[in-house]
Amino acid sequence: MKAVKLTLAAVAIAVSAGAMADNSGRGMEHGEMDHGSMPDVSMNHDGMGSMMHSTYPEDGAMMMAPVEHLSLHFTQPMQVMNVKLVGSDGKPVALKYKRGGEAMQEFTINLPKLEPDTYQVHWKAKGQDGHMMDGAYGFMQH
Ligand SMILES: [Cu+2]
Repeated sequence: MKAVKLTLAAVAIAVSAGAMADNSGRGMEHGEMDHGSMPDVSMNHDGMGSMMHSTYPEDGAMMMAPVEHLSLHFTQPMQVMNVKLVGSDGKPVALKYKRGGEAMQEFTINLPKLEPDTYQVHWKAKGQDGHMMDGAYGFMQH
């Protein structure tokens, strides 16, 4: 009897694990856009973890309202050297901002009207110790 119970438990675990995998796969595909391309960018936090306080939009955000600006909020003043906003076609969106200006904790860039798409923000900034940092995050404009 004991062996049968164990087998049933194993089957139950296998079934629930399968159901969970299905849900996570389906949950990413709402609307017509490919949400599958989001996670890689979100995972890439190498070297920026200690300097980046927060971003707008947030990493991995699904933005229903138009995104009119980008904000990088650092934990210490940083001199922003480069910011690139790239859509799913790999082409950068033209941005107007001042490179290599004063070190700031909060850096904001106004955006042109964004088409619905998946976007990646790549940034490079210099810390007060002269250290160059970079990072990337992603969001989706619906
Ligand atoms: Cu979305």
